[in-house]
Amino acid sequence: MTKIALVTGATSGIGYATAIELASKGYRIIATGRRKERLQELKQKLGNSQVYPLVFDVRDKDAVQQAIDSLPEEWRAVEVLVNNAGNAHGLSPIQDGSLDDWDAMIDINVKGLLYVTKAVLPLLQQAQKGHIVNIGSIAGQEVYPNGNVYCASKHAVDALSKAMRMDLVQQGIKVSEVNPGLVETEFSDVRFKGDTAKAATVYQGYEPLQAQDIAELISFIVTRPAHVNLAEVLVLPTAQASATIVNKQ
Ligand code: NDP
Ligand code: 8X3
Repeated sequence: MTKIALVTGATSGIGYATAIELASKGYRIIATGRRKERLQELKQKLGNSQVYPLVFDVRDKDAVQQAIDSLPEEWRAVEVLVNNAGNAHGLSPIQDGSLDDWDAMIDINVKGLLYVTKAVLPLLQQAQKGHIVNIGSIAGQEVYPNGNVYCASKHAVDALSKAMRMDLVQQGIKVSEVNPGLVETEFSDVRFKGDTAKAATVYQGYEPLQAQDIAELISFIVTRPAHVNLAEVLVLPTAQASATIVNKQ
């Protein structure tokens, strides 16, 4: 039977590319995000039987649970959960940070990941095997100037990934964490609140990773044999040596 993967944040960037890549490997995809029209486009692109769109905001725990509860029987045997939805909001010294930005990053990147995991876990347990792939970041391994709360949120993803692996090992559920460096997506547009010129400078002067690079890595991770778990992967552009050291020409 075709395996089912639920990918959060499938409306753009890493999540969108992952949905397409996993579909190409034969997975049926439950694709989630807030932008309904983009999920519909994905469904049109991949085919009605291949994609089940679920529109919800990961910050709303009731909406998350209702969305998962609403899945029809033929879409409930989820084997792979890719916890990808997330963003940075702002890039300011702590003394200038916006409380709304802080709330957004903690509510989406940390609490949202928890709400989705809590709602989907019974489905993974029902399938009696499962794989959770959390998208962390190099920002969860290091802290960089002005990254404060985003880095804290991704450090939390790192801690939760390790903790989930411990708590779920007895149930045979794999937990992997993918920690990318700089990937050219809508990430910086969101961080800089639609200032696309400023966002573009983040990816200039070197060759950044593309969403497809991360999608292929996620696909590799979830297609390993049953006894193999790639627990943590740090993946960087060749030009990047650390969160702050990038060889820009
Ligand atoms: P994008 O901005 O391109 O994609 C972010 C995705 O998250 C969108 O699909 C968006 O969907 C979804 N999302 C954001 N907020 C919410 C919300 N409240 N409820 C539901 N879905 C939400 O960025 P990326 O693809 O780059 O980011 C994906 C993940 O990768 C994030 O966790 C990010 O932290 C991480 N990452 C990114 C790196 C990079 O350099 N780009 C590097 C390391 C990690 P919608 O707006 O439709 O709701
Ligand atoms: C995204 C990469 O370096 O902007 O997590 O934090 S970085």
